[in-house]
Amino acid sequence: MSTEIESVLIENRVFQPFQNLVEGAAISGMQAYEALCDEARKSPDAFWDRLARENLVWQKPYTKVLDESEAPFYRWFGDGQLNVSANCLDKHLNTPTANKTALIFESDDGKVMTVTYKALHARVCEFANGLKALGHKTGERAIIYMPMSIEAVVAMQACARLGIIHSVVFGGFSSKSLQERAVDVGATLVITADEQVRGGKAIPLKAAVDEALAMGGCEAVRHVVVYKRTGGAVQWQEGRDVWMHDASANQPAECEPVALDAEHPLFILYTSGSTGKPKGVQHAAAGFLLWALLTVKWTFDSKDSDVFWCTADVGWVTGHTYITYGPLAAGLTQVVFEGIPTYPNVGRFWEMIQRHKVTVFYTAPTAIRSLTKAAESAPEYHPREYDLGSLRIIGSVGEPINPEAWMWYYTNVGRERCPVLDTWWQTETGGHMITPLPGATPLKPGSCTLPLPGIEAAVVDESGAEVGRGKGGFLAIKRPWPGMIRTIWNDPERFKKSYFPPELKGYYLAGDGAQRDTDGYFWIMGRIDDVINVSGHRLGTMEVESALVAHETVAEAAVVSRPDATTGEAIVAFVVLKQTLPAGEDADRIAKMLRDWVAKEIGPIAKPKDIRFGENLPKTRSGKIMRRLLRVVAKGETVTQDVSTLENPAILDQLSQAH
Ligand code: 6R9
Repeated sequence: MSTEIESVLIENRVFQPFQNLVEGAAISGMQAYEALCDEARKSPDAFWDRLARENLVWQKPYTKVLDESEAPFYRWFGDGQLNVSANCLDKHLNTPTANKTALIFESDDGKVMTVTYKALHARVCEFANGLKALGHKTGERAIIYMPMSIEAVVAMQACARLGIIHSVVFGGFSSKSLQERAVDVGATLVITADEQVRGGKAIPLKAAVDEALAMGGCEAVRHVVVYKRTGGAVQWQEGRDVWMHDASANQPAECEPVALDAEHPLFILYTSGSTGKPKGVQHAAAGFLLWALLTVKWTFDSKDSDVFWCTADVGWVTGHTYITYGPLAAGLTQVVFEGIPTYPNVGRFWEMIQRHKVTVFYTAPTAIRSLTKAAESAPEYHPREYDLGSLRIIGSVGEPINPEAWMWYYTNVGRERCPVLDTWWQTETGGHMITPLPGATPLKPGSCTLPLPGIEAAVVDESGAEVGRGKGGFLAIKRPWPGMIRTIWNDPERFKKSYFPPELKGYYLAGDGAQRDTDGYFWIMGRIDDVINVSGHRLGTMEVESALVAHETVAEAAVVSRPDATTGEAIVAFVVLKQTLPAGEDADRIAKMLRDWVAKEIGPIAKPKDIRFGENLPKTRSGKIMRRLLRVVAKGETVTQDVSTLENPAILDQLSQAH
């Protein structure tokens, strides 16, 4: 990196761990944390070997922990065999967990259904037997395109049981995206639902599958299995289409888990790269499972008495690791929610935490920010109106959480008695990488704090050399870890190029900018391509956003750069105010006030050249702000890119109206 990223975000608040969470924690106190880190550093193989033996049930023990001979195509526990579904379900059968509630499902309209571990095991076995009866086998690929449901978990687990590699496509994606993924994985099976229900509206899924398959290229698909969610009308292709309940009917409630090689792909999950088509991130059975389970135990310090709620959709990696696999492998009771946080009102999350006595709550900054805004305008649904006393840990994932949002979450949801865990990780990392531990790590709002034991994170320059404390650079991971991406499906070259560029000495390149403070804490500064260079000063977009959001009038902000003749790049800020959309002189006045505010908060170099107001920001359906599109708008150009994955495409027009 030619110029260092200048970080001028100053956050001095430190929150020590709560004593009641330190006592009895899986990793209790910083000394225990350091001891584990030392164990991993001294002998990584022995460390991972111990954990893989202690935490996983093997059908055939491995003899080699890590094979680096074809790096970066690492192989973990390569000659061992196990079954992921057996590790999530069968493992609990002869224990008290068998009769414990595994899933508490709450539908969009508030109906609650629960299923025990024993019952979930039976449902997974019946469905796996059904898939076998349809002729589907180990190694085939299945597309799963389902709403949040017990059935979605059953479908994923049944695939894992048979060694059918699943690729879950988020239910909000278009038929075109679905078709592209089905073609790329060479799917032979699609598992879907008639419709999904969100915010009181039924949205067809089966029809989108029909459309996708009609586009061609998916001739290998032999069956479309359909979960009847609403009973809405569907077209039916005899011979190809099968109801999920028919597939499971009269099947035995026992299905031998297939002993799979540790490196057998468990799933492929598509994620956007900075350019080009989405990448099919491939994860391996044993390593992924180990990391999912360990991070549930370490980060969430899971207890048998927990009621765990991760609000993600199974269409994203967070739903894979922290709904379908990790919490089940840990034997937890968890909430699965079909709907959205704003229906029937903006108090839905808080009401559900109260109703189900949730102890660990894990959500995304975008949800926190929008609920902050909502709570201001609808005080009757403010979290303070609910009994959130069951909570002991609250977490965040998906984007940097700015100190303002962090403090709101900490104060209003955690009631100053729950740590906020800002967990940094990616689809590619399989599970948490840099995160606080509830019983050990002192917290700083806006920092994801320190790497987990076994994870050697560093901030490096373009030659792979570590940069000094307080200096910005590329976030990199120096040693392989079991939960890491194995390859990009069908594109090993792209895997090498994207994540292990030769100049980085074999380190895994995360694609995020970061810096470490004097305590060694990590501060994520957004994607590398979100770094702005103004007059030779590099600034993380996140810092400017944090400053804007810290202003009392601002609900949400996104900052991008635009080429500028004098300064190289200029900062353009897109701002959502807590009040209604301003116009004319009012807008000019607020823009000036915010510019001055940023100048005061960070320094004149960070002053946005242009501030645009909108009622919202363009977001993907997983809630990530599409800065790529904002960059186009900032340049005054027309968006010609595909906007089909946007939650709210109309917002682009509003933001394009230069003010
Ligand atoms: C789990 C997930 C990964 C990208 C990642 C980073 C951003 C995620 C973050 C965070 C700052 C955090 N990100 N968690 N940035 N602090 N706690 O979100 O996976 O969808 O692959 O996104 O999200 O930019 O590189 P994925």
